[in-house]
Amino acid sequence: MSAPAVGLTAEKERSPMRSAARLVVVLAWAVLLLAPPPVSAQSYKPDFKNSLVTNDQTTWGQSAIRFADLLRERTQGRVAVKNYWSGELFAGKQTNEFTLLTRGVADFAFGSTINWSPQVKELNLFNLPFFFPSYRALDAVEEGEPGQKLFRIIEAKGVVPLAWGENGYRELTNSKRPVRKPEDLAGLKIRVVGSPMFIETFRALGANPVDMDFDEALRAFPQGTVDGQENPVVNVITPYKLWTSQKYITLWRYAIDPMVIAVSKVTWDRLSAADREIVRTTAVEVAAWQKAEARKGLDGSTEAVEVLRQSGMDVVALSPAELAAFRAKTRPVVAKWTPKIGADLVRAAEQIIARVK
Ligand code: X2X
Repeated sequence: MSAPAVGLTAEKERSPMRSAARLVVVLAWAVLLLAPPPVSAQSYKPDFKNSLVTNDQTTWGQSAIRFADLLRERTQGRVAVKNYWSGELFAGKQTNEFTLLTRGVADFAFGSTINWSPQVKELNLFNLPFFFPSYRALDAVEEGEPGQKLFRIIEAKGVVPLAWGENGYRELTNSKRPVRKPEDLAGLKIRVVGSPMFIETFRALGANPVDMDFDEALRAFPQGTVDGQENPVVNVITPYKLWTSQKYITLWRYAIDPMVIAVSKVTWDRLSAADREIVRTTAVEVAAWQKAEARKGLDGSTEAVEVLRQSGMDVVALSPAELAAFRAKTRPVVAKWTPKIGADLVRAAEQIIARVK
C-alpha cells in the first residue's frame, strides 16, 4: 500500500515542477519576443551616410576617410561610415544639409557652418565680415561659452555636434584684376553661398554677388559666367586648382568658416552608449587633426601662399589701412545681423576676441 502512496506523492510533486519549468520556458520566450532587440551589429544599418560638400582631396575629405577607418576598426565594423562626396547626399543643394541631418537622411556630416546657417541663424556669427582677427581668437570663441552655446542650439534642433573642424579663412579670388580697395570690386560678379549675409556683404562692398551652389560654381569658374568667388586657400583654392580660372587673390580673411563634425540625433539615439563614446572621441581626435591640416602653411608660415604664387596667381596682401577700408563698408551688415544672430552671443564673442586677439 505504501508504494502507490509514495508513487502518488512523487507524481504530485513532479507535476508542479513540470509546470514551473514550462512557465520558465514561456516567460523566456515572452522576454525574447517582447523586449527591444539588443543593440548589436545586427541591429545597426549596414552603413551610415556621411555628407560632405567637397571631394576627397580636401582636408575635410581626408579627415572623413580617417573617421570612417578609425570607427570601423574601433567598433569592429559595427559603425561602418560611407562618405558621400561633393554634395551627393544633398543633391547639390548645400544649404539643405542640416535638414537632412535632422531627419536622419544623413547620419553624419562634416559640415560647413555657412551651409547650416539658414537653419541655425546663430551660426552666422562666423559669417560676420572682418570679425575674427586670428586663429587664436576663433579657437577661444569655439572652446568658450559662445561655442558651447552654439553646440546646445544645434543639438536642440536634432543634430548632435561632436567637434569643431575647419574649412578656413575665406579669401577673395577673381579672373579680372587685383582687388586692393572696395572700388576694385565694382561690378565684379562674385559667386557666394546661398546664405543671405554674403549677398549683403558683397553688395555693401560694391560687387555684384550671385548665389550659387558649390558644384555649379566649379563649372561656372572655367566658363567665366562669374568673375570671382571666395573660399579658403588650403581646403578649396589649392585642391580645386582655382588658379586655372582665377588669376587674382586678395588675402583679407574677411570671414571664417568652421566645419562641424556632427551626427543626426535619430542616428545617435540608436547607438549603444559604448559606441556613442567611441564615435565622440574619434570625432574629437579627427577634428583636431583636420584643423591643423587646414591651417598648414597659413598659420605662422606662408608656404600655402607660395603654392599659389608658383601656380601663377597674383597675390594681394592688404595693409591694415587697406583692410580698414573694406571693414568700414561692411559695418552696416554687422549692425543689421547682430540682433538676428543674438546680441548676447555676438557680445560674448567680441569680449573673448578683445581679450585674446
Ligand atoms: O561652397 C563653398 O564655397 C564651400 C565649399 O566653401 C562651402 O561649403 C561653404
